[in-house]
Amino acid sequence: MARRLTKKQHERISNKKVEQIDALKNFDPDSLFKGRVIAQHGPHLMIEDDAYQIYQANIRQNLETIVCGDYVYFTFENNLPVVLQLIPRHNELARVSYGQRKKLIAANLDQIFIVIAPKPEPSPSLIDRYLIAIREFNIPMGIIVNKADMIDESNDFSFIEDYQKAFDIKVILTSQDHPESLKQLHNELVGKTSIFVGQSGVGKSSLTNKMIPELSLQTQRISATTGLGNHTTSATTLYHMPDHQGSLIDSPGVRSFNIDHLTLNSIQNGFPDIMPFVLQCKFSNCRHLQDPGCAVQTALDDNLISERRVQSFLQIMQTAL
Ligand SMILES: Nc1nc2c(ncn2[C@@H]2O[C@H](COP(=O)(O)OP(=O)(O)O)[C@@H](O)[C@H]2O)c(=O)[nH]1
Ligand SMILES: [Mg+2]
Ligand SMILES: [Zn+2]
Repeated sequence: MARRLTKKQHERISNKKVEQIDALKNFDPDSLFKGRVIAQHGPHLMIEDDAYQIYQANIRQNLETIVCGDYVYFTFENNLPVVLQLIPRHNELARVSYGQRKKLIAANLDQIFIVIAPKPEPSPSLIDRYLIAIREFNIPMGIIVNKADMIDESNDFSFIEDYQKAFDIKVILTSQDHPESLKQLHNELVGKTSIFVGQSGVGKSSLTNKMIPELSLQTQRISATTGLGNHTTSATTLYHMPDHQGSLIDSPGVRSFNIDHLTLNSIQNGFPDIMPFVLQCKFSNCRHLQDPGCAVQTALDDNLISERRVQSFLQIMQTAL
């Protein structure tokens, strides 16, 4: 299974500078390879080298949790790939549950797109919570408004403007049968590792399939490497766009992205539109309702901030830890 690298691949990889990592200093750089984790299966990691060769690798004991999207160094022991070291992450996405350890979903993401659609009807307060979490993890984000073909005058998407004002966020309108819109989305994904989040039924899978027409082929390739049959659909997996133009991570974990329990600080960071006014209120314990000297109320009266966002802020603040 550990097919030998062609000479050319080997040169390309070994010529790469191995970052100075203590744990690896006793290894011959020629025997070290850099890979990216594309999935995790029980005790094994599916990793891909620079030449897109896939391996099922064991993990050296005592390594921290390694997830889809991570970069690692691996070597071959008895011709079997073994992951030796996690390369420090740029960022990570995790599920945070109160009283539990955070559960990592994926790492090294260039962007997250929140997908919404006219049906199922969007929940702005859910989006507010997503945004708090995404800002907490410091990952660039955008909004995809999918099923554009179904939008009519009964749909009110004006709440999106609040986000555009507050976050300088990218908004992309897409529809399955509008190739031009899919091309635009495709362009946003080129050269990046992206993830789609959002309510069930908004069209995440449909969009992923449009971006990666050979998705099932890639799933089959991974299954063939594990020899475990087709159970990859249940695992967080990194897929490649055609010609490796970009990567999309599909994750069931994201579907139950738990963001119920947030700290005061992370909530405040999620409301950059409201916070400057909160800080100007006359009393530090201002409830921002009818309180004297409330700068939030004044900003509302002056139409400087969105009433819906203020309501959402107050509501989420009540749940703060
Ligand atoms: N009208 C319309 N329906 C769409 C569009 N994209 C997806 N759908 C439909 O929405 C439903 C849910 O899509 P799916 O991709 O499974 O959503 P997911 O749960 O977010 O992965 C399916 O019946 C799709 O055919 C679109 O652009 N327009
Ligand atoms: Mg789906
Ligand atoms: Zn106030």
